Amino acid sequence: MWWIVQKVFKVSAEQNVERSPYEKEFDDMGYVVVPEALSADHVARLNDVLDELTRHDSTRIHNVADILRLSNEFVDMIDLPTVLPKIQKLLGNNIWVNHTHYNVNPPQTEYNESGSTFDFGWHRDGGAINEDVPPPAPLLSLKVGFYLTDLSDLGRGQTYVIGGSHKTGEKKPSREMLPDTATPLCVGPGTAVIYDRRLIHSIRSENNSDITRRAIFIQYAFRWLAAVDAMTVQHLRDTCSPTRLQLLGLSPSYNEFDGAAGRSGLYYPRAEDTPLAGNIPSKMTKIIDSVRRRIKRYLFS
Ligand SMILES: O=C(O)CCC(=O)C(=O)O
Repeated sequence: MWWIVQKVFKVSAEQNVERSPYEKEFDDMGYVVVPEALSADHVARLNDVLDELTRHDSTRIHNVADILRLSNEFVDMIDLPTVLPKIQKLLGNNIWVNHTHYNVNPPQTEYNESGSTFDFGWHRDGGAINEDVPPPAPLLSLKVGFYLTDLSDLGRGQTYVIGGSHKTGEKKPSREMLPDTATPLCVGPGTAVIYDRRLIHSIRSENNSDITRRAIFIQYAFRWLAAVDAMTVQHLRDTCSPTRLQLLGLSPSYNEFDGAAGRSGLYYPRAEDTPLAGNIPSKMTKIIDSVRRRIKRYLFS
């Protein structure tokens, strides 16, 4: 009997299991560090790509969006086995990549459009979401920062975070302030940091070293949340795995079954809309899915 309930409602014993340490850390702090998310080879190739892209002006800060059009090395970051399963645990399977950017910060201790003090650009991710859905607000998206530089010594342009601020809804510090509650993320090259959208963090910090700090950001959101940048990925359509098609937003579909007929699979996903959840569904999975829908409709309508 329990087996039938499990199959029909997709109830799993896992739902009651203790959260893993990284889920707990993420919930408590609003970010979690994943060391060695990228191999040393991948870090080296990404550094080469960024060197090439910023060569024309290597003395200023670069913050460039929509980067999947620029190199397949960036595309290869969207489904890393070291990171993606963690994102799935935190957000679920109905997700896509709705924003990417790279931030390259050469040595620089003054940054302010109007004065000499340093502007840390404290912010929560999501732009207008923060006005439209003010705190307490749901998570909605996560951003992963991949750091390509050795940031173990302070003063190398680390990202600063205000741990716990994803829950408190507190006000952002003024732009030039570095409050005691802010922590610099002194991570090694190849480390990923998964950020809760609502966490207050800096957009830059002082780099008084002689190295250029490089980081790449990939944002995952529910499939029904619009793209933040142009997401120029059409050229990848013919060469992608089903999982990548989902993550790149290249496989939207419309439902045919009665309750949601004509409605987008972004909002009413069927098993085949989210191959991320497993492999492309077998015929049997489709039948189980359809029976499950019918029983649910019968019970709850
Ligand atoms: O580069 C960093 O340290 C953080 C960048 C960031 O938060 C942003 O560009 O939104």
